[in-house]
Amino acid sequence: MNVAQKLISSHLVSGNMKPGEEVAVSIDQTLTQDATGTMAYLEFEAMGISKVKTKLSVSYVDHNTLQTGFENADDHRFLQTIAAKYGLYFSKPGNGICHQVHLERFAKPGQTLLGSDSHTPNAGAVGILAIGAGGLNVALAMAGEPFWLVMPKVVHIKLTGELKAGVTAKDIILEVLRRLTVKGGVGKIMEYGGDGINNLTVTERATITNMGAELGATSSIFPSDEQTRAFLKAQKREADWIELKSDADSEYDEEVVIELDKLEPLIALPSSPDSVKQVREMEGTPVRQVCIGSCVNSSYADLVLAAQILKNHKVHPDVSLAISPGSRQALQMITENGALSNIVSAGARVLECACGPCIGMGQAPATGTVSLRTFNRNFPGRSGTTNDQVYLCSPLTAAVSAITGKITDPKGWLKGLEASVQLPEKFIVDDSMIIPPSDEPDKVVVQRGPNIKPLPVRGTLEEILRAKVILKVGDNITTDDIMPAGAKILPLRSNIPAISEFVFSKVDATFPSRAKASGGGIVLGGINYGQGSSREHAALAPMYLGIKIVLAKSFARIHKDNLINFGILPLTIPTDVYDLIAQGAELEFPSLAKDVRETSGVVFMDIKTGKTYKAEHGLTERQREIILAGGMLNCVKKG
Ligand code: MIC
Ligand code: SF4
Repeated sequence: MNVAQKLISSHLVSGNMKPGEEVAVSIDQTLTQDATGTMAYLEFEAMGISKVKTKLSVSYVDHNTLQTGFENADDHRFLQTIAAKYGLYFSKPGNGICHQVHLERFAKPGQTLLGSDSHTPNAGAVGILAIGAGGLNVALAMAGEPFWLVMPKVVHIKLTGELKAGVTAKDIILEVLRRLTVKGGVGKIMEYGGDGINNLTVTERATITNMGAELGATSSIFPSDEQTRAFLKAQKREADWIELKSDADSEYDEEVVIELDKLEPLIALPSSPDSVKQVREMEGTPVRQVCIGSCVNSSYADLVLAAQILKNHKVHPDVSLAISPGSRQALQMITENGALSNIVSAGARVLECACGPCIGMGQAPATGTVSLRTFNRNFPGRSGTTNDQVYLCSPLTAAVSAITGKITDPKGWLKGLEASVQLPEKFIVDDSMIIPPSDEPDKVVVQRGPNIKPLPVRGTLEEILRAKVILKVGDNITTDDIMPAGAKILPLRSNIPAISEFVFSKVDATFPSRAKASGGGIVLGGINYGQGSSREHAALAPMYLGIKIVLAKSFARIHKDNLINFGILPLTIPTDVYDLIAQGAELEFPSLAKDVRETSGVVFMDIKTGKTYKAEHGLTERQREIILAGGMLNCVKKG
């Protein structure tokens, strides 16, 4: 077996490990972050269980840390008290980004991890099967339920040879994205192997597994080997190490070979992580902002690499350079070894250890200017600026370009510098910002601020439905399009009635009022509908507005699960049907619930044209029950 198959089979609770069939796996660890966590814990509370049943569950605060009003701080207090009461560890705001901290302090080879954030596979760098999911799925895992997923195909990404100086792990994953695109990983686990992985440290591996999310992959994973042992040892966690490798005769469903020596520094152009070109081709493009950070490139090694370049240089007068360390550990390490001093002397703006600009919490770029970021996503408007021009690259390319003021290939800049950063023998380990669960949980009172509103639920699926297509959109619609984030909207994550006013606000600001005026309706989408973030708000808020069905050419995995969990029926239609249905069309589903119950497709008619169509629901028995009940919470309540 390969590594992915070993992990699934050792956690298999139900189902057959045949690609395409549904399997259930037991979950050892969970993680949440604050922007998805409040909902997840409200859902967990509704299940009436007194203590989490996982081996380890951690609640992080890293997204909503701006505190422009009372909302974020109230949510943090809620999360801290919930964690204390129900047996979770709580990582305080300022301690770092969930994925970086989890990798450093908790991820264990051989285990499974479910996280309410799409970049949870970051932890796959140490040989843990790490999957991103909606908050409700994570709540169920905390309640001891297994996680259901369609058995993925396993793709072997074989890395051969060694990276040239100036080329980094970020360039490897950008190359994978260039070849496979943002939908190339759907229904797949990307398993890395080949002699090229031997020299990659765990944090370099994490850059690669992290951005597997942008491929739409179910997960990404590396074996657990001597690199893993060295990393865990430096984190004072050698006891957590086990060896986990693929068998010599293991088979894969697909293979992709990447010759590392042939790679060049790469860059993703606005506004999709798969619009990849060589940095050289874009050289000379003026840059106004550079951001180094986010969960994909904010490790100790990334910061040291950038600091080496910045040493004895100044940031270009026209550039604003912002650096957000991924964790307090990384910040402490660069403080101690002097790298921070180089960063500060160069003229960088040092931000807190959090997601920050990656999710539009500050640092929105100036109108019509280029922002170069080491992040993983550059979806339109995510930075907070309409018509933004965000490019994604490695910390090396970013640091060099911050000095020159234009996009610059870093290769000529490395004379006398170390091409890569050695793993330190010991990291500074100080877990004082991770608060363990209370010894006296009964005495803990959960504190709820006024921003925390109860979860909406919908009734059972309609037998007959007549509804309007409220919005027709194109391919690759992201959950940032459906439910934007940023400094204004993110604080409303615990308040569905309030946040629902912003559904599709960047695509069509009239959507919420039109949906309400029509008493709900339907959304029509293209290929890969709902790619990106795991935010279940992209299902919950439309459900609150009365959206009953999404018709699309295809769906992204996590979003499809979220739609089902909240009782919105995802239906697949072919391109010719998509082309024939207009925004505003009124559709009738004469036997909706019956079709879902009894067949694999749903029949509907366009009232105006009189044409009849059939859409596939492709739901499993388990998913049908959820949809018919009007969502997972109704099922859980029914027992
Ligand atoms: C993101 O990168 O889009 C986020 C913010 O981390 C999301 C989670 C969220 O929307 O809260 C994700 O990746 O799942
Ligand atoms: Fe945070 Fe950005 Fe990573 Fe999402 S992608 S977890 S917003 S740093």
